[in-house]
Amino acid sequence: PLDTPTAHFVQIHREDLAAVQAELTAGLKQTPPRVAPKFFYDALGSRLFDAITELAEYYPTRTEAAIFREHGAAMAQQVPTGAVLVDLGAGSCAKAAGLFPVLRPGAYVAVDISVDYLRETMSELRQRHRAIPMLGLGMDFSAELALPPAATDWLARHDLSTAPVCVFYPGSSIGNFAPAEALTLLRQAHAVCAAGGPGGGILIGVDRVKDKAILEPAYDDPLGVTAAFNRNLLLHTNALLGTDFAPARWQHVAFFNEAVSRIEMHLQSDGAQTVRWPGGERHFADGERVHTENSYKWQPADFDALLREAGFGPSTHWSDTRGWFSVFFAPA
Ligand code: AVJ
Repeated sequence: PLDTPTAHFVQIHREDLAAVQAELTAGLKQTPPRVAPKFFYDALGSRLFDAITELAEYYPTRTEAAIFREHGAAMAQQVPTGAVLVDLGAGSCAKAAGLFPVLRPGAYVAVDISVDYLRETMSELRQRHRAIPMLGLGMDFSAELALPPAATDWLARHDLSTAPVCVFYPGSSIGNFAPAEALTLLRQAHAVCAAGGPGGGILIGVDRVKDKAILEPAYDDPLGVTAAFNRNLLLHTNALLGTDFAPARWQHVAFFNEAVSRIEMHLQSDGAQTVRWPGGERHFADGERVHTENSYKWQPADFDALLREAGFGPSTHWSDTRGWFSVFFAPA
């Protein structure tokens, strides 16, 4: 459904509350129980994530921003002017907006699961960049990424059907996917790029393997902002499913699992407790954990190989001097 006559904002799948509830229920009943990280991002969760990016310990956002500042011009040489910039997990849209002056996109398509937050941030962004046609897509692309017909129609109406498409996926959000799922998502991203004119590709931020003395504090900060972000997932679940999770009874746990190269976040039950929801319940033993997030860390050579396997051409990447983070561009 289009919610304005000009169709600048398209909301997809939101009415599918039953499917969301089924997904949450299945995860809660699993052993070990899990809730997918996309459920972090209600309006409060999106703001808590923005607060995380301000923490001294959370280096990815700041490091990536420095790479964009330092190498933005070089990146712009790979991305043609006038391309359609498709921003996955746009959130505050701040990263893409910062690149508008160097990338000079012909249109901006922001995709995010946090529909209300995206709607707000985009209405502001439109005021500041009136010359760039903008479309907001409120959708969950974690299961499948494809531009919906409403988006391709919108591009056609703006004479952009044959413009190159640049998929922008910053912040190392790809880290939420295990390698096999990341490959699937990147193949879909490749198809989105390949549907546009020649010259498109993917611009993607990737967090790198490093010492856990750096990694772990980034996901377990002394102010407890990440803990609040993690616990807020329980409040979001309460709102969606009608569970009676009491956030104070769950402890934030985050550690680097070196064997599989990922940060894991969990919520650990403080005491034995039963969580109930309409039509179901689950008992949790003292110390039992709900797995809420994986954040995979990559070696650049392995990530380049992944991009190739997904159908992209040879990649270029730019990094900070410490080698903590890299931004890759790979042509479609
Ligand atoms: C948005 C998935 C990139 O993994 O670093 C931050 C999310 N979780 N702190 C990350 C997150 C805890 C973040 N990504």
